[in-house]
Amino acid sequence: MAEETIFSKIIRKEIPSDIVYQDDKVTAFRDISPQAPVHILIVPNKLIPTVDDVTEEDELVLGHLFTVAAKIARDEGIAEDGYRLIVNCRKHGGQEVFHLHMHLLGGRRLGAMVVKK
Ligand code: DGP
Repeated sequence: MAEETIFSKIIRKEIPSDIVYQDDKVTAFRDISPQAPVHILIVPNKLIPTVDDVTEEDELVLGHLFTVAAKIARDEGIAEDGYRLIVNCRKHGGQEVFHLHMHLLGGRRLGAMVVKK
């Protein structure tokens, strides 16, 4: 059984966060350290630690992340100009919280896809 992260507590509303959308499959809330005018995390309610832990039975909820992302982008007024969706996986992907999540970033022109190091 994977270990819970702070996101499970946010989903259960045990700690405060700025939740913009929630249903039986996913929860979306504003990132605590926004990297763009709109920076929202969309998270499966079920704990899936990383993309590497995804199974076929997760396909419905993972597809739903995109439907919800598109809806939130429209609600936030950034759909027409466009936005970026990012899912980081483990160390090289820069994943910090091991509860799979999609970043929705927009509200300004975003930079390069990957920063050269
Ligand atoms: P990642 O690097 O892909 O694992 O992104 C994790 C994001 O989660 C990071 O942008 C900051 C955000 N974050 C971490 N802890 C909290 C929290 O307690 N509340 C909120 N709203 N966001 C958090």
